[in-house]
Amino acid sequence: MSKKFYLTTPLYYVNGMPHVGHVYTTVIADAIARYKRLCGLKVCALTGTDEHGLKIERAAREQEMSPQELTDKYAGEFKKTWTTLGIEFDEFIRTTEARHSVAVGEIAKRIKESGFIYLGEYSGNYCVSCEAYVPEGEKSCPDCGRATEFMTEESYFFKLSLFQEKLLSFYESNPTFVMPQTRMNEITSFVKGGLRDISISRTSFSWGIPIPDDEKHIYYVWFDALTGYLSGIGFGSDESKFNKAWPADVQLIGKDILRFHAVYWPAFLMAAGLEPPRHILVNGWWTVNGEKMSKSRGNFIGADELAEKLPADYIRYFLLREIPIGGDGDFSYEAFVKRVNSDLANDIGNLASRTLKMIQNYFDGEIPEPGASEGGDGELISFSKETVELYRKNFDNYEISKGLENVWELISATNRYLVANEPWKLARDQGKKERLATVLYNAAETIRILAAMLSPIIPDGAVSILRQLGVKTDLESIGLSSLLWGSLKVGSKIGEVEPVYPRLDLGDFGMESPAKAEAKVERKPASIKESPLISIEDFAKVEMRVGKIVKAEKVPKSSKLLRLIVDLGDEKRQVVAGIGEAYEPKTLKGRLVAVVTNLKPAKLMGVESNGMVVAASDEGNPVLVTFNEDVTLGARLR
Ligand code: ME8
Repeated sequence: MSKKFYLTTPLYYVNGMPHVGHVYTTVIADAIARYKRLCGLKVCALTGTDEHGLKIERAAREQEMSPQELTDKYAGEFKKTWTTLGIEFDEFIRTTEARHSVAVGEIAKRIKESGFIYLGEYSGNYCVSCEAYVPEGEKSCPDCGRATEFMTEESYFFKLSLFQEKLLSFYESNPTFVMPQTRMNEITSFVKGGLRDISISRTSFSWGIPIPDDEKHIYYVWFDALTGYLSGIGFGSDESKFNKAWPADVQLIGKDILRFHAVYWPAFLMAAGLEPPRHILVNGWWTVNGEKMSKSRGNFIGADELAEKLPADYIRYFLLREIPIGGDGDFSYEAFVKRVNSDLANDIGNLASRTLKMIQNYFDGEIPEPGASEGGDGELISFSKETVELYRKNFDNYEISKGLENVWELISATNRYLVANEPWKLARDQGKKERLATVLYNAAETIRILAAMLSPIIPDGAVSILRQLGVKTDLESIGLSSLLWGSLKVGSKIGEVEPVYPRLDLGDFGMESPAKAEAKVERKPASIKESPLISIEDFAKVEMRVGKIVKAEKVPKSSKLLRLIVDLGDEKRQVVAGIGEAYEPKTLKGRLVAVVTNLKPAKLMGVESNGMVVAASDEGNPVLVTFNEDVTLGARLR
């Protein structure tokens, strides 16, 4: 049976819409989950929402809803966002679910029975307006600025002070418990500084899980929420399921919630007789345009805004490639567009398209059989094997951005290989067919391995490339064995070749880039009202007839021009059309078109054209005019 792998994201607060920061942690989790699945592990990925506490109660009041209505609304938004971004979870836990309160009751019971919970008094400066204690040392409320009152209330406490030694020795025997290392050091010195007991209940508001037998208390929201990592996999309700998954192999969090996860959480678990998680992986924070993201600054990037504007792969790639996990990053659409255009559109996208197109054109869409290896072939093959090893090592250590650097080095090497071997020149010489086959096989096989390595990060594009290569794309087929050289089947048919990653333009984000501004002026069709009027006689001078394309092929050395043979009923004509970038020749055979038949003949790239096929110019891209009903070839258009 395959080994289990349990990973979690934080349970997000549902007082507002998910944003780019939430997306970041969740995308890391999804990429790790997919990578572990590729490695053959039985993965359980959990996310969810943290729905209790004063913050939520207050947000509900402000938005004139009940807390439950508010949490239902935003929990729905979070779920929707993950689906749009291609993020797959096995478990989603909401802390307002019944199975969750059961689990909180169960862990509290175990901790209490072990003697680590007692009833005491909590004192501090309290803001009556905000119904909250302010941090120690503060005299006025940091939220509303009002004066505070010194208050004392009854509270249940957890004996954290007894866990200093236990935690330190746990850290010592698990030096990578917190990753990266700097965060481990930070936590170790915090714990060395001494620990105080912590309050785990509240009586000043009611939106939470009541403590049985003492219902004026509700559990403190962090005690409640951390337990979500257990309740989501059956703790307190399905012990056998729980025992199969726990302990978590990695728990992802942002640096803001490190202390809760690396100090309180393992202490709660130890107190309840449960194992702490294996690793806490801490990510840094994103600022937006150089500043902390906030609604009042106007630089809040909601997950819905991102998902609406951008394909999931672009978002996932940018966030995972731009910074190493642990580092902080700055999000701007300028940096975004630059990164994805260069890496996705230019590098992997172009490499895949040009290679596939050559296989299409020179080998009729069949994976060619490689001949004897020459100079650069062996190097490419061994570099591909080395890259797979480095990629695995880095992904196993959660160094995703480094792993992606490895992948991109192989992409560059493959591009260099094509440039050095010039398959487009080999194609012109019949005697070099075998060499051409070898070069294209090697390039295609490297692309297949690249796509498999990229499948955890940019699943949509990776699957599209694999499909275009004609290989299987189900989970079983993209396993570790798919990273081995040589499994691309000679003679197998490739799929429909289509672009994977179109380029982005800053204008797509409401930011006018100079290039787009110019292009727009050029491309905008003249307003209908501005066109000069002509008479019917003028129109009648243009002879347009229905034709059927019976043959279509590329004009050599041109990407735009196609040579078409069009059947006009009583004659067949050769017409050259500038539609090569928009249409694959083989898709045109049999298509009905409108042809201008009385144009003076012209030569385009040395090929004679006797007419013109009519197409709409849509932002500069040709779209052919066609007929849906039965129509006689040669019929005149009027
Ligand atoms: O803290 N950059 O929930 P939360 C990167 N409910 N990551 C960011 C970010 C940013 N600007 N902003 C948020 C909570 N995050 C608790 C957790 S767990 C039992 C309870 C990410 O909605 C980051 O991972 O405030 C951070 O830890 C998490 O969102 C906090 O989400």
